[in-house]
Amino acid sequence: MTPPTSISGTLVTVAPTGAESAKADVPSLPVTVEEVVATARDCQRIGASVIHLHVRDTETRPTLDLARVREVVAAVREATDLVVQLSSGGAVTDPFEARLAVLDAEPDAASLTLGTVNFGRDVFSNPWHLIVELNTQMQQRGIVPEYEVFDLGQLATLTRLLDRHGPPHGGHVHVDLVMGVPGGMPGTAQALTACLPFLPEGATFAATGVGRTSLPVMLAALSAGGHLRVGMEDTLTYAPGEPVRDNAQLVARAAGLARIAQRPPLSTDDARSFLGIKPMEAVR
Ligand code: KMH
Ligand code: ZN
Repeated sequence: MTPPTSISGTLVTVAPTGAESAKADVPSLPVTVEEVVATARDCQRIGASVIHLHVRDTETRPTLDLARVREVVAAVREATDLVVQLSSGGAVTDPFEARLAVLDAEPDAASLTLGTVNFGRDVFSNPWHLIVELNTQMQQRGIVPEYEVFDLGQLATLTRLLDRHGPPHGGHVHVDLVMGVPGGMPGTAQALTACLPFLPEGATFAATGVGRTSLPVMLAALSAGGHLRVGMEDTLTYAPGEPVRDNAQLVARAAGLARIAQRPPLSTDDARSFLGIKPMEAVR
């Protein structure tokens, strides 16, 4: 199945939790199974079609524990039609083996970061051998990767990966430009535009603006025919001095901008065909 790469709607991905913020610091961060499910349900209703999941344990700490990951995946699948995209990035402290093992939870999709990057004061490590192993395992397991790009050079790595190891499962290359991370590319229209010539032929892209870059990155992405990722993983301030109320508020803003751009949010069915992911009934 070769999904359409020129699609008029906007893929809206919600990244509700992440691995960095503490529940104690951000009370509205969804960390329990019930909170994640409620968030997923609300965000689908408002226009999200993909959820990028980092899982928290019963103590609200980031975890890659497979039983817990499976529990959250099953609960989100039970309550929504969202494309379930597990993070293979986890937290910067997670060992490669645990990051690879999340694929055992059989998500529809998973993130695949294309290089090591300074991540604030930390280092988010993604050596070539891990990239190849994640890519190969996703191909073998029928999991669609979302290629995460924190810097321009990681797009050259994507081209090298595709040349040497072939196309992803589903046949469509979709990239998420992760912008505004202290250590990665800036979250600006100039940086986004600089990346576009280096996208592989036929690839589509979304953009994530971290922190206060969320709004300019959304506007730049929409103007360039790109798609959107928003959520409390990446942004905790809605406007200067105004904390984000919840993930639904961020998804509502993204869906609203998409409609203004005459590219309304994609349905979950359209998102699956766009990304080359098997239909919902096949995963239930
Ligand atoms: N939490 C970051 C260290 C991903 O999910 O693939 C890595 C991250 C990327 O969030
Ligand atoms: Zn993530």
